[in-house]
Amino acid sequence: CQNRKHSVAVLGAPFSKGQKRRGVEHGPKAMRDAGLIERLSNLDYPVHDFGDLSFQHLEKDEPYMNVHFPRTVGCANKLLSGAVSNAVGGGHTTVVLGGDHSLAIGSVDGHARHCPDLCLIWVDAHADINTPLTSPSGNLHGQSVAFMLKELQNKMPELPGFNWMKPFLSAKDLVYIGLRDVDPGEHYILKELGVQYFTMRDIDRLGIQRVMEVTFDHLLSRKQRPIHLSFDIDAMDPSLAPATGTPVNGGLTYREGIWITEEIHNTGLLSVMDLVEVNPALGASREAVENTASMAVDVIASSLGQTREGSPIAQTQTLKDD
Ligand code: EXY
Ligand code: MN
Ligand code: MN
Ligand code: MN
Repeated sequence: CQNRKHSVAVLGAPFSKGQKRRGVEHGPKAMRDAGLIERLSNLDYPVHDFGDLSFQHLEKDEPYMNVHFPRTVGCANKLLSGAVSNAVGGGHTTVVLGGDHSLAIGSVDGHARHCPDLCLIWVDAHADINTPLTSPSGNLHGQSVAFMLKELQNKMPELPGFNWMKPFLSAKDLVYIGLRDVDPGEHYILKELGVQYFTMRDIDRLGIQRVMEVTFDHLLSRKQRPIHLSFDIDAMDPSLAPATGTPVNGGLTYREGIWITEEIHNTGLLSVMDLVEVNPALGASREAVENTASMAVDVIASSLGQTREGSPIAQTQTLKDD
């Protein structure tokens, strides 16, 4: 798992069975239509678009306890884990386009196969750390982190579709940013495991700059290690990203969102990122959908090095020729 990457891989994961609303499977197309690949091509490394994965449709997938589509979600994540592992192994900084947030299970798992010492930054309105027993909805996109954590191993029932994976992450290697809708069971788990998290209230109090300093201090002060950024578009304020399944008022401003991603880029340690929960079927208008997709593209481009002060590289030649 080398740190210096010279190219970017884009993987579409048009997957929606981690929740019950239709449309989030069209997220990858919405981000591509918003000019994602062109924007990344303007940065200074080659971009390989590997297209969209095709996930199996399982005819019979009865709920297990209260969990919906366990085999479909498990099977899709197994496929995604392999694809992410290959992309990281190929030396690419990898971008996974969702799809709903249950796909982080496979994305982080595949990343961890190559980089077992990775750390995880989860930017979201939600903690997505319910277990099948605490989940109020039975939706797996609200449970992704619980599948990863070693500390929760004996709290997790054996779910059909998930026997290919084992928990691989310690609670101390995880930081949340942007929380504002946390279920009682999730709050208990966060406190019990001593997870480092920053709610929107913490951001109001400390400012986003300090929040990022403490985040990196927590994750990177002992050693430099690869970063997995799992960015749920619902972390952003719904005025900026309305086309998403579970919007919550009082989210990140545009500048807070971009500050987070610029700072992550500046570490030089970003290895894989997910951009999830863009749902083009849920915008109230075409403009709402386009704004959401464009916000997502800005988050990705900024994570990969697009700056607000511009870059000298594109201009230099023209100026020299004058
Ligand atoms: N906490 C709620 C649940 O577990 O059902 C809502 C989860 C929404 C998850 C979104 C994707 O971040
Ligand atoms: Mn459809
Ligand atoms: Mn989420
Ligand atoms: Mn969320």
